[in-house]
Amino acid sequence: MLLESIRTVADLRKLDARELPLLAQEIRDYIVDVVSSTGGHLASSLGVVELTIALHCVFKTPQDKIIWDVGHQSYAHKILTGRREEFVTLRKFGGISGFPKRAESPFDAYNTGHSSTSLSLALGEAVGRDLKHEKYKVVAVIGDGSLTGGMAFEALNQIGHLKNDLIIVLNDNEHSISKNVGALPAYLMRMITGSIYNRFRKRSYEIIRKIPRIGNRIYDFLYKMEAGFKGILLPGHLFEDMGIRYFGPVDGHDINLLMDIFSRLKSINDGPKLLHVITKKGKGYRPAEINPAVFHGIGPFSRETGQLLEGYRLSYSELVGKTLARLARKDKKIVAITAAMKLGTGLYEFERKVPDRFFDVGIAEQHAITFAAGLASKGFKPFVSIYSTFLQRAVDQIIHDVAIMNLPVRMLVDRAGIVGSDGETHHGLFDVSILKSIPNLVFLAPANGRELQAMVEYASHYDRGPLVIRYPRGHVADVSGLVSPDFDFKPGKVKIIKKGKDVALLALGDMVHTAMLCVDILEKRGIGAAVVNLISIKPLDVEGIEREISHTAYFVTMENAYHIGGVGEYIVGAISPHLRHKCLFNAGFPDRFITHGTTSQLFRQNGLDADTLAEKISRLVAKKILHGRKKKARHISIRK
Ligand SMILES: Cc1ncc(C[n+]2csc(CCOP(=O)(O)OP(=O)(O)O)c2C)c(N)n1
Repeated sequence: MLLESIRTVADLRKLDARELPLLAQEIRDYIVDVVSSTGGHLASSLGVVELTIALHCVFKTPQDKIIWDVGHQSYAHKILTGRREEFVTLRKFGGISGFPKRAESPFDAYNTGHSSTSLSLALGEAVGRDLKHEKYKVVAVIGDGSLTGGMAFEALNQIGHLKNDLIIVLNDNEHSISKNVGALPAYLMRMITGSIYNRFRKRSYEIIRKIPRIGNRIYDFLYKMEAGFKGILLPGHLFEDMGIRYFGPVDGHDINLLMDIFSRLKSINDGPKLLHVITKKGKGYRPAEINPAVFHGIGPFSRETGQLLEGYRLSYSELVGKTLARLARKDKKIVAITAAMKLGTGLYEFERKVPDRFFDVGIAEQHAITFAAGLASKGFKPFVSIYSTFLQRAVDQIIHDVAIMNLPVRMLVDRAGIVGSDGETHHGLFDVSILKSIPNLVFLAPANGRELQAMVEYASHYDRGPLVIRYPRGHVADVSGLVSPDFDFKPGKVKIIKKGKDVALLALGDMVHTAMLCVDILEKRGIGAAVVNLISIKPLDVEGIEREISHTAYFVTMENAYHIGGVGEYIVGAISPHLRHKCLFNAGFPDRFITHGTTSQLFRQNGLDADTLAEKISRLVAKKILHGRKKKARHISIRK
């Protein structure tokens, strides 16, 4: 096995060029082996194995910087840069991250996870390098999907203007998660399929390759000729027109060709250059090649069949997709919008059933929200479904383009709360603190599938302003009875689930389930607990909450979000001052970035599982009771 001899890139660089395709095969096998048991971003990583080898062979990493956009395709990079053995711990609690992470390796130039940041990072790095008169290369690797994100265009604009030396590798596999959509991908496709141009390009590269040490002058001549032809044959040559020298398209699975081109690009020391590389998503593993969208991010699966190991269970996202599709068939004003996440958000069913009112805007969360604002002002009922973590991108659009005008945009905040093995870049822990301070919003959180369905129905009729529903990643437990929700629900009204006299557990969303588990533990310890399903973050049912906590000695709040700025703090600030002392604590995630692992490991690690919460509650209640008794005794002895 070649791979066993590779501890780090120095070993890689010792290999003979003829051995590299075999190494690529071994890396692929290893990635499929590990990801079939850990789950992860398989198809994207399989597509860039040759590209990764060529980059690390030619560039002197880690002095030269490789910046992976999103970073989900960095598995071969991790394996080749000293993490071959740890790779089996991928995405596991305490193991290596599924994304580049500086703390993990000096080869990981930046922490990434969200899309379209690589070009800005690369430009910042290159400008910093040049200001300090340092000498090394900066390479950004960005996918065709990530290039649809607004930030990438903003960076290209400045890259073309500043003209610092940097290399952009455009990894074009025609896919974002699903098939890439929009005008830019269509433009890239035209470049790849322009046949006269392709014939010319192939010939020119053949010529270059036949000359072992081509002089820069010949190369420049060919380059200029190529650029000239491209200008004639490809109308509106986007990158060249922006001041970025364009090379390609080339086969991204031909390691020797890639190494040859990278060596030449490396020797051009001025200006930004873009190499357009064509790869196959899922390359080398048949099920992923056939179905790259499903194998984009996948749970543990059988290597032999490609089938998921966990049987099918309805997710919250799919429930939303099904409910919306059903409503939209009757209500012609309902429109669904996704930012490149139709599978993850469950909207594929909507697309199938109502294709003319389904919009995939690309990786463009900001645009998605403002696009929805325009539709809402035309009297449509836009539902934008975005993961909580990616909605962070669109906060100003929610404030400026939706809330100030009070436009009825419905925002479905998927993956709200802890998400598990994708880790700190992907947890949805900020939405409560950010969104609840925006005026005009109605902000809801269902405790189960039935409530979620009722809220989506409610949102389809609610047209007085923007409305947000946050729900977690995961499966719906209460599948029965979902088609006709009987949940009597009003925004701004809490729901009392259980009465109890000692402590009220005021729980938000999926934490209602945790609260119910706490009740059982507390009752075994002689503590009677009430459970209140908060339902609505905004409007907050201050009256209902005050009524409930006035019947109990203490209360605790529980949320799957950051504690700072969370609903717990909001409640304590909103209730009458004489009730505030009853608050034992506000349970939420502490003030630090939360690592990767299973959701149950992460809840436990942060003291938010039922056992730890019940333990803390009973300890505090016992302490307070004891303290109360002591005070009473002191009072009696003073009177005596
Ligand atoms: C801001 C943001 N929105 C959505 C995502 C989810 N996401 C991860 S990878 C990906 C597709 C990226 O496509 P591309 O850059 O072409 O890479 P590929 O997976 O095809 O190699 C998306 C939408 C994200 N990471 N960041």
